[in-house]
This record gives sequence, structure tokens and C-alpha cells, in this order.
Amino acid sequence: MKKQKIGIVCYPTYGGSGVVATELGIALAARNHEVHFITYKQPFRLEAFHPNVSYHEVSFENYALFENPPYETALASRIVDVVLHEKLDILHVHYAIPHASAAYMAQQILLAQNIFIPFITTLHGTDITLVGKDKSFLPVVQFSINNSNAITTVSESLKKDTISFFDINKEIVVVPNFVDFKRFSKKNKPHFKQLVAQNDEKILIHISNFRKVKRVEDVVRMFEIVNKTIPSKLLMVGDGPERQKCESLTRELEICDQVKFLGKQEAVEDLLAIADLMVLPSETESFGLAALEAMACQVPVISSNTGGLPEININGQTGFLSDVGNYEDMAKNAIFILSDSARLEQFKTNALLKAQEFTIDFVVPQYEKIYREVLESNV
Ligand code: GMT
Repeated sequence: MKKQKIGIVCYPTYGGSGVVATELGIALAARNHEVHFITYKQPFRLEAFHPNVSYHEVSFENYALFENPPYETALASRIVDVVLHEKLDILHVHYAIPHASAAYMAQQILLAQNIFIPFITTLHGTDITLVGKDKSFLPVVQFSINNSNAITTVSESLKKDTISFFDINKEIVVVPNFVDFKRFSKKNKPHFKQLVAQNDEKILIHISNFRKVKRVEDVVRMFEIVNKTIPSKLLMVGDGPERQKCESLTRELEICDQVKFLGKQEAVEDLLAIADLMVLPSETESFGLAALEAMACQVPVISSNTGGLPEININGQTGFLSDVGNYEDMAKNAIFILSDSARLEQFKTNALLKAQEFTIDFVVPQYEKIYREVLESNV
């Protein structure tokens, strides 16, 4: 594809949409596009210097009158500035709120100067299933989705939810999450494993931002059952509003010695290298990037059957699916996999095979195709 100047708007924080946006930007830059991230903090996976990648911070002085700083206005202004001065061809915004409406506002401001900048909106999950459908946001979210020049969702399930919660008048293209196999692949770390599991216990892992929607207490409850039959350790990776309650539950269940809360970790691939099972019992999960990254490292997944999870975690092959909240069933499935080493090996192999359907080389060209179509239809 002809080299394009692409502006990427995303959340820079610990979360799937920011990770996808950042990894996409890096992959596009490696394919010779010029990529400009526009957000309020350096995206957390944008660690190293990348040729063809720039970062434009949205920063502004807060004024005493504002109880809540008007981020959307500052973002739209910054987008206008970057489009004008970096001469961007296209914008790709990740997570509808408030990125799609800020992009629309920037587009209108630039149109008044006879400059047309098309924007693509990628819906990631809670911007539709949780926050977006809330009445306090719905009209703006619906309007800005419908006025995007292209719309993508990260799973068939999220596409269905978007169509059922909103009145959408445009085609929605599904482009799944992807994984970088250079970073996420099975690594042999026996010394590290020995540090976590001195007596060769099995290692279960959960990685999330500990929001309510992740149901982190279910992870602890299912682990307590598993640990009674199969001596195990649980690594809880990430941080967020539900962590405190979750730690209290661990104390209440008297399993503190078996459960380690590691907080936010950059090198999750090193932790996945020593894990035997990933646990993701979410209330809603539009895709489940954390599950995909685990599968790429040959870690089978015990998850709920919500949202897009059944599109990647194949029941009885790459792991198991249970109803939301049924942590007893999750524990039963985990014991089934862990209790037989040949079976565990088979699930690990299946997990890797399924993950290989979601490579960068398969997914990034799908976004490039959308950029090309949008640019060609607006000449
Ligand atoms: O899972 C989160 O809480 C983070 C959230 C986000 O928007 O940053 O992740 C969403 O986007 C990811 C990337 O597309 C998906 O893999 C996650 O499934 C999705 N999370 C939910 O739907 C809860």
C-alpha cells in the first residue's frame, strides 16, 4: 500500500484498546507508514524509539472554573493542529468515547478550512457494551459512530451488540485483535518458575485492569477450589478498582501464601512463560486480548462464555467456557485440564494453533485495506 500519514487516537493506559492501537501503530510504521499517536500520555507499550512514529501529547492548563477538565475539546484541538502541521491523510480512533466525537469535531473544523480528513472508528468493547449505551453518552456515541468514514469492531459479537444497542446506518467491518509472536511465544524460564512454584505447583494467571467487569473475585474463588485438589499458585497481574476487595477475599479464604498480586507489569510475556492456565471470568469481553496473548504463549484459557470469547477460546480444545459467575464450573474445568499432563500438553498445543489465526501479518493488512478504501472513496 502507498505510504500514508496516519493519526492514531487512543487511551495510553493499561487496557486492551490502547495496546491494540499502539501495536497497530508500530506495525504500520514497520510497513513504512508515518504514524502519529495523539493522546494525553505516552502509550504504555510505546516503549522504545521507532522510526516513523511520533507522539503528540494532549496537554492543557486546567482552569479553576472546570470541575472536570474539557479533555474532548483539547483533544479535538490537538487533532486539528497535528493534521494541519503533519499533513495527515487519515485518522484512526480507538474506543468511541470521546475519541470518535473529537475526531468528528476536528473533521468539521478542518472542513471549514477546505481540508478533508477522514476518520475510522474502531469499537473495542465497553465503549459499546457498558459506557456507550448509557443514556448520558448514547446520542453522541451513536452520532459519531454513524458519521465515521468507516467503522470496525474487534469481534462478530461486538458487531452484533453495536447493531442491537444503536441505530447504525453504516456497514461495520470486523477486524479482530492480533498478537505479536515475536514478543508472545513460549519461552523456557525454569529458574523463574522455580521462584514462583518451589514445589513444582501448577501456575494459574489472571491479567486485567481489575475493573468490575473482569469479575476478579471469581478468579480467587475458582482458584481456592482448584488448589484443594491440585497444589497451585495464582498470579494476579494488573491493578484497578477491584484489587482491594480481591486481596481481602484472599485473606478471608486463607490462601494468601498461594496468591501473588503483582500489580501492573510490562513484561507479561515472561509471566505467561511460566503459566499453565489463564483465567478470564469477565462479565463482558468483546474479544479478550489477554486470552489471545496467553494462547500465543501456549497457555490454555478458562473463561466465561460471554461476548467474543467463544470466537477465540474453543470449548474443550483451547480451554473451556463457563457461564458468567459459575466459578465452580471453571474450577472443575481447570482441574480436568491440569490433572493429566498429556491432556495439558494437548490443550497447550491447541491454544497455540488457534492463536496463530491472529497474527500481525493477517490483521494489519485488513486495516490498510480499510484506509485505502476510505481514501479512494473520498478523492
Ligand atoms: O478489557 C478492558 O477493560 C480494556 C478494554 C479497553 O477498551 O481498553 O479492552 C477492550 O478492548 C480489547 C481490545 O480490543 C478487547 O480485547 C477486550 O476484550 C475489551 N474489553 C472488554 O470488552 C471488557
